[in-house]
Amino acid sequence: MLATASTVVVRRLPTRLRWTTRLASSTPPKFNSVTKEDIAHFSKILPPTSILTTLEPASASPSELEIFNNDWIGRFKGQSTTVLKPKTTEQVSQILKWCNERYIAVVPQGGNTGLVGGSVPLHDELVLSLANMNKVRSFDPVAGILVADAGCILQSLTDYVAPHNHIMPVDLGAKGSCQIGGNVSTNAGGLRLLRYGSLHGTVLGVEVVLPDGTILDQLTTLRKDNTGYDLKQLFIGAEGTLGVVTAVSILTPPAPQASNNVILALPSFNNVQPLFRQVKHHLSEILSAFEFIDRTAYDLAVKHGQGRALESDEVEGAECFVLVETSGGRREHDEEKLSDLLEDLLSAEQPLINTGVLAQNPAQFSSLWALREGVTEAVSKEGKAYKYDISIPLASFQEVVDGTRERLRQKGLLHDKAVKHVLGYGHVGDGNLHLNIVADAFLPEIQDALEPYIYEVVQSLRGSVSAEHGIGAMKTHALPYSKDKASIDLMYKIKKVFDPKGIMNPGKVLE
Ligand code: FAD
Ligand code: 2HG
Ligand code: ZN
Repeated sequence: MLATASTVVVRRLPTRLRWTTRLASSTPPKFNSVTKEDIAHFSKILPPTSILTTLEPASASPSELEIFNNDWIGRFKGQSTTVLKPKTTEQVSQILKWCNERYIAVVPQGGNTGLVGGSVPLHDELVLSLANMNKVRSFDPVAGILVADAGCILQSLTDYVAPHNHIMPVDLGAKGSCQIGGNVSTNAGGLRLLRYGSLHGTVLGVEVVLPDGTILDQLTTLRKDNTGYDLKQLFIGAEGTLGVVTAVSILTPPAPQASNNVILALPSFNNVQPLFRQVKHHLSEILSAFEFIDRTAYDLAVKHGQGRALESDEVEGAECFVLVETSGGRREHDEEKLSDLLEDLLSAEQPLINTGVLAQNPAQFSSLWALREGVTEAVSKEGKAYKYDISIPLASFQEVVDGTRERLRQKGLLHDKAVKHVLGYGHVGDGNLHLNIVADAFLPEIQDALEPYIYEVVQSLRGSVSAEHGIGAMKTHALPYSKDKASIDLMYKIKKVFDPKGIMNPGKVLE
């Protein structure tokens, strides 16, 4: 455990471990740029409306390609000339086969909401957008198993299963734009993981096109299947480096009959852990989320109009906030449990919370969630964000946030013209802290102050440098802080098996 915020104990990674494991990548393959001849070939596979290219005769302007070339946080920018939008798995197969033969690098792109620079080209790779593959293939209302094209937007799938009284097992702030194929490819965690577990458990099957055009049909709808190696798991979280996911089979849980939420204002971060214990004890099986935002995150969300601001007396003296959600089978029963919890919390001799605001209706329920889900949006409105998505012991959350802030202060970087805010929020129930550093601009001196410092802290806590957002292009150099050499070597070998020419999303996950 860390001593104090400013005296974080770190164990330096031996140099030997740092930049090893380039096994397969010491001579990066030379990729070809897309040419007019390639476009002529793609025109035999796709209708003209599915080909966006700035190559003459252009079908799109450079500005039309901007959204495909720029990542969500405005940190990575590619120069792709061509975006293809296939509608069928067969088309994806023919495109990849051609690209593989021609040594053209390919970036699969879903909703482009990824936060680690994985979804955009780094040079002029071809962008393969899944946006036109957006049909539900089947839904079994008895088993609750949904089979959908990879390009289906998460929110549209939520809307699709809702009339059948089911919900998606994954939910996140980007649900209006992200796609199920992108969710699976990043192994997105999100707001429901505490209750429904990770996609490694809820995804039952995938259909994937391999770089040589082979269609790998692993799209089963079986709950149990122990026939050898579970290959689909490799594609969950592969970030487009092994193949293109074209369809997903996923288990959707029954919709809870009743959902409630409450936001709790805490005088000190130290109370979060005992509060979590007490909340689990009281709510047991109906607890479905336990989300944390610190005061800076709360203030930014309110400043940028995300969700419902609490009354001033409700936030007075609050160092942080916790959003608790319950999802259960009987409204009266759940409400009673939640009220008992609040009563106990508030009547304690030394209360863990200052106050709690209980949503009274669906609008208030959504508004409390918007406050939590809206932090990322608020941060992006406030400035440029350095994002660290780490798994560390809950007890260290605040020390890591404070320690980072203190380090930036000591380096003279904590002022209006450099770093404006250091904030922490995230999924306490999953041990996942989102540490965001908001600056006026991305500056090398800020980057140098943050890295490898943060990764060394994470390593000293035996944590993970990426809890849920992935590695993308942003964290390839940081892998050795969480994975040993033997594991990374194996990852390179696996990559070689699936993608011997290395055309799939080069420069992502592995260097
Ligand atoms: P993209 O961003 O397009 O792609 C992400 C990666 O997957 C890239 O490497 C891409 O090449 C690859 N990929 C995409 N589609 C395919 C495919 N069909 N086949 C193969 N590879 C593919 N993430 C969380 O885990 N939890 C959160 O709570 C969360 N909240 C967010 C809130 C906001 C406001 C934003 C902007 C992002 C959030 N994210 C969160 C990150 C992001 O939304 C998720 O990683 C999401 O799963 C990405 O889906 P996407 O369709 O946008 O994928
Ligand atoms: C969340 O939990 C997302 O809100 C985004 O994972 C976190 O923007 C971030 O750092
Ligand atoms: Zn998150």
